[in-house]
Order: sequence, then structure tokens, then C-alpha cells
Amino acid sequence: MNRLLVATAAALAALASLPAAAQFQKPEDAIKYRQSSLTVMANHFGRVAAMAQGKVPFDAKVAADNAHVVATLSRLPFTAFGEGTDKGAPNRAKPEIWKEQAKFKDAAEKMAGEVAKLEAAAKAGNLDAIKAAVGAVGGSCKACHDDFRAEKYSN
Ligand code: ASC
Repeated sequence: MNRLLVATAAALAALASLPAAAQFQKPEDAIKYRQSSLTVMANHFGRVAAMAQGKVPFDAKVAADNAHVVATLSRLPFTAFGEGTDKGAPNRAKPEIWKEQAKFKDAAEKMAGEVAKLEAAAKAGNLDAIKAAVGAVGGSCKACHDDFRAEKYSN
């Protein structure tokens, strides 16, 4: 079991370090991939956020499991914003993603850093720390959307 996990982690790490062009055959594939991973990440973040907001009873194990999923997913979408993936399927990526790549990367790193804090807080079962981290993660999602996500879809 442990060896399988190590092998899987190594395979994922190798995959994450490949250039986007090697991972996606067509721009459409990259667009679908990043949209899907962001959708699943938002879903699992929402489950933790609902507990932080008192909308759902706090269950430390459920919070930790979901925060872990968010943390795993938090680095995936950004492998799929390679050059030439601005078009190919309906999407809301602004041209600034490719014009201001350092700023976009910073926003992605900021989010992943806040998510790592959320994962640690949830692992510790600390609801107050989870609440603070949920606010910070949501803020980092919003900051990136404000700068880099368009209101309307284009192809
Ligand atoms: C979420 C979600 C986002 C962010 C954002 C925060 O739960 O899906 O995109 O939080 O709405 O403002």
C-alpha cells in the first residue's frame, strides 16, 4: 500500500513537471482539464467552507479529508494554462494570464499557500484556524478571479 502510494506520488510529480504541451494533445483538452480541476476543487472547498460558516455541523474528519482533496487539486489547474490554450473551447481566461505570467503565477502560489494552511488547520481539527484559513483561501480565489477571469465566456 505504501509503495503504491509512493509510486503514485512519484508519477504525479513527474507528470506535474512535464510541459503542458506534453500533457494535452489539444488546447481544448487543457481548457477542459483546468475547468474540471477548478470545479472539483471548488466543490471540496465548499464542503469545508460550509462547516466554517456553520451551515453544516463541524466534523473534523470530513473537514480534513476535504481540505486534503483541495490541497491535492490546488496545483493541478495551473499546468493547463500553456501558451495557445486561450482558445479552443468556451472559457473565461483573460489574455492577462499570458501577458502577466509572473503575476498569474504569484496568484496561483498564493492560493496554494493558503490552501496548505487550511489543510494543516483541518488536519489539526482546529475550527478557529479552519475559519481563518477558509477566509484567506476564498480571498485568494477571488483575487485571482478579479484579475484573470472574464465575466463572459469566449471561444
Ligand atoms: C469558492 C469558489 C470560489 C471562491 C470565490 C471566493 O467557494 O468556488 O471561486 O470561493 O467565490 O470569492
